[in-house]
Amino acid sequence: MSEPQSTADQLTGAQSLVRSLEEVGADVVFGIPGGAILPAYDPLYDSTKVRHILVRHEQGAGHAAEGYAMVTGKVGVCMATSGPGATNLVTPIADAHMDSVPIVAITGQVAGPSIGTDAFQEADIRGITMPITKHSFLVTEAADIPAAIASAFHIASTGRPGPVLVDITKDALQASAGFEWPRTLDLPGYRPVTKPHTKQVREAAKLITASRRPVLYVGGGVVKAGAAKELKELAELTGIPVVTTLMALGVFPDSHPQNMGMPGMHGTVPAVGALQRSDLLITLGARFDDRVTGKLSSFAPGAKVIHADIDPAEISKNRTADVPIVGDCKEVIAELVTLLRSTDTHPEIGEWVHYLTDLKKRYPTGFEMPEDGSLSPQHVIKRIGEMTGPDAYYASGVGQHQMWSAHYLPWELPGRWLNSGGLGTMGYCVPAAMGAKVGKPDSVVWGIDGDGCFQMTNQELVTCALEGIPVKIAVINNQSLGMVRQWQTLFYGSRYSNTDLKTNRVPDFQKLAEAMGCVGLRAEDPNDVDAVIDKALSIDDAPVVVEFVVHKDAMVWPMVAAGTSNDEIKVARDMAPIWDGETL
Ligand SMILES: Cc1ncc(C[n+]2csc(CCOP(=O)(O)OP(=O)(O)O)c2C)c(N)n1
Repeated sequence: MSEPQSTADQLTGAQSLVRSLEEVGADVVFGIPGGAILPAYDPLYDSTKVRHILVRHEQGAGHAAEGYAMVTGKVGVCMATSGPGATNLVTPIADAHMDSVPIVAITGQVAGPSIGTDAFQEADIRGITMPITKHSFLVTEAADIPAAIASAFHIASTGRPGPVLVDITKDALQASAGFEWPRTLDLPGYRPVTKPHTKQVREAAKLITASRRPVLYVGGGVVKAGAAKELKELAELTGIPVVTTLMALGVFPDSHPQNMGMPGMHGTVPAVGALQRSDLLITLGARFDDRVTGKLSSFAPGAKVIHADIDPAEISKNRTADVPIVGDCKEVIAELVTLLRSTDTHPEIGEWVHYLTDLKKRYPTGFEMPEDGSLSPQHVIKRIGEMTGPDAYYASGVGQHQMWSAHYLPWELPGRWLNSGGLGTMGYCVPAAMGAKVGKPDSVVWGIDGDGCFQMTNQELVTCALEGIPVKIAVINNQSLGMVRQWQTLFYGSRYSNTDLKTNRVPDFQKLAEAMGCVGLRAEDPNDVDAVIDKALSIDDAPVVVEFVVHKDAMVWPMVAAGTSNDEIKVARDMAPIWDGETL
């Protein structure tokens, strides 16, 4: 935040909103105007510091703000009018809440005296979003706008990041007041703890040195903390195997011999095996999500737990921690490294590492090419990653293509992976990719989307075309709601109730792309895959949509069926791994 300043200038609430956004350094706002927020759009038109990107749907604005925040580390901003504009933001706000993404949503509200009268386009957005925001403000006085904006940005970006809503009444935007930038923020009770308690870190170090089967269970919090370097130091100092959750892919390189892969419902055998057979989980910025633990009562039954998280509410929420540590993961890990370096005792884990390395060799994640000559979705995604490289940013939708992206893209660098892990929001991909490209205009940004997800928010490609945001979207077209179809295959006797999208007939994705001002490409022969990716990579002056028509029946493996124990993991249909070497 820049130097506090106060001026006697009389500004309208709308002017002071725009000035406040400039003060906090918000350079991009994604939004759509409407009656209640209209006063704010007038001074925004004159701002030379804040670029407004006119989206096609408010959900797009919210996910774009998320994508922008994820790649820049700044707070993403979205703006909407009252009523339906605001309620269209509910999904991305919930999404940002689940995945700890710092965004500020600014909404117009009907005039103060009309609140509670069921006025035209009135919705109690503050009430609606209260449980899915870190905090929410209703501002009814022009003079209160600067403090609300300053506080919102501070709350969104500090501690555990998350969404904050600022709902401003139309009369507050229209009224005048002196512009007063707050010198200090008045946030009673809000004091995120970043520095861990040394006593607890000492306890953790003691448990680590005494363990025989420890695992570093690493979650998205380590990405948010920017602690990839510290994690590598800790892992290499101790030799402890690492598992990186869906949200943490890339924070520890996939190619590193100590990386056992992703745990959970579609996790790798060595990662799931490592957690299940561990005697100590060193949990860093992860939250024991049910997609990781499977049936909680049978999860990692023999393990003690060290749990470090910036949010005290996470600790012992799902699994009791033996050593709870509240703090920023970067500081926690750095302190652990210092402590462990100063002792001569190192955990004896040779046998354990050997066991897991062997599992890794015996159960690599793989796939087979379809026999009928059609495209393999896994192959397509793998080639996109190989031909583009680990430095690009990759967003995905939700479904099979998301899990294949998790398995087959090159996760070597932190912060390159954008997906909806907590809420599992179909429609996240296109707008999130758009926001990422705005944040990192010089990087390649791919969206890997499903034909179902794509049909939810593809209209933001119009925004991309008009605003000069050349993202690349791969539509993995398996003609169905693939992930749901997979469950129907496995658990509903292959009765495909309402999962056939008929995308072999309508829409024509190539024409749709062209109609939206993008380049449309298509591949249905395995021999065309590389050429089409090459072509997409060569275009940087327009958004590109590549449709890959893939085999309908490809499945995501490994899999732990919902509600069952991780011990029941299957590597293919009716095929369980053989857990050799059980002498551990
Ligand atoms: C908004 C929303 N509605 C419904 C779902 C439930 N759902 C999860 S995955 C999925 C299928 C996704 O299909 P598609 O985008 O074609 O991807 P695929 O699984 O085929 O790769 C559905 C319907 C969801 N996650 N989000």
